[in-house]
Amino acid sequence: MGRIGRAKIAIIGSGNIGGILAYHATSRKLGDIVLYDIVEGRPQGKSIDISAAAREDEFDLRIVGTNDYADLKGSNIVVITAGATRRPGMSRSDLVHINSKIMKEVSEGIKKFAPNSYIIVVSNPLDATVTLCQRYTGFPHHKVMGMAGVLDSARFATFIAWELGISVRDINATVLGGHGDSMVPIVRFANVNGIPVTELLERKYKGDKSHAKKVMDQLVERTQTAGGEVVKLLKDGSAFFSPASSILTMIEAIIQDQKRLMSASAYLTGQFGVYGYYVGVPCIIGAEGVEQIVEFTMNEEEKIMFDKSVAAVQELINSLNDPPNAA
Ligand code: TXD
Repeated sequence: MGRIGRAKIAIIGSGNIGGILAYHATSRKLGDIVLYDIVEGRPQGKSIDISAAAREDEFDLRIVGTNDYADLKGSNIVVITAGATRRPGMSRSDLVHINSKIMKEVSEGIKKFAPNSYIIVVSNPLDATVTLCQRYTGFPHHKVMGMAGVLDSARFATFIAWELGISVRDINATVLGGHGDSMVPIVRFANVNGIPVTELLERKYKGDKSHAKKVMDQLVERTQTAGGEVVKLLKDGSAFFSPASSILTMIEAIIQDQKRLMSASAYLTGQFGVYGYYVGVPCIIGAEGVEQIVEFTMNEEEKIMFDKSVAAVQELINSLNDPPNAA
């Protein structure tokens, strides 16, 4: 009888996000972990540290730290968190030249040693890095996706929860478009177990619709700039706890074939009027990766915002000096 295997998850980039992700992936018992980094010692040190949490956290998984892509062999899922982070005053796009070079090297390593894997790209600027990763690996589009929408939607939900004084777990919020300051929180869809947030705000402000709208506009703006808000406070890096949690949501959806609907950067072939670009859209994520892109009719305001956000992604990708040919 064949051996019953368990999932193998490779994490490229063992910095803030990579380390927390490896820890939570093991404590949630998702699979064996390979932590890779270009810096010698960092992945090895973190893997020993996480391994020593296993007894108290009650998991029996293997965590390997490495500087060798050969250790990726047999990985089912590869998460790319390698690269530079923003400093105060920088936009995500400012990272494009440094992180696009890293993406080439990383993609070649994955292609060589984990040719059958599913890839979740995290490094910024997200929609550009995921585009490059797919082009450099040549993997099918549904197997290469970007994590940003889960996090942006979680941030929107968090700010709504704080405003309403309600548990964030009961809040549904959706953010689409590119992962930049022009991302598109869909106000019309924000609800608390089905009750529209706009209505709850109007009730909270005793029917003062214009004040309620002003408050919602502020929640939207805070969502759009939430990454920068954290960068400004930390000064030497960007958010890492919540990105790691959002990546875990995507990994679990793939490993457990959950077919959950979530925002992810996926390759569009005409959906929402976009051809040949990766942008954040509602996706069904399951064992086949991005199994379906779920379209809906945007209203005029949403469409204008979405098109503007897509244009920013297109401009960035078209500005790359040496983009490999589109597959
Ligand atoms: O929503 C999202 N997608 C994001 C993305 C939310 C927050 C942060 N996001 C981006 O993730 C951020 O802008 C960065 O581009 C990545 C990683 O963020 P993290 O906070 O983990 O950065 P660190 O702590 O600086 O870690 C990066 C690691 C570090 O250990 C480097 O040595 C390593 O990447 N690195 C490399 N690894 C492998 N190969 C190469 N070439 C390489 N270069 C750097």
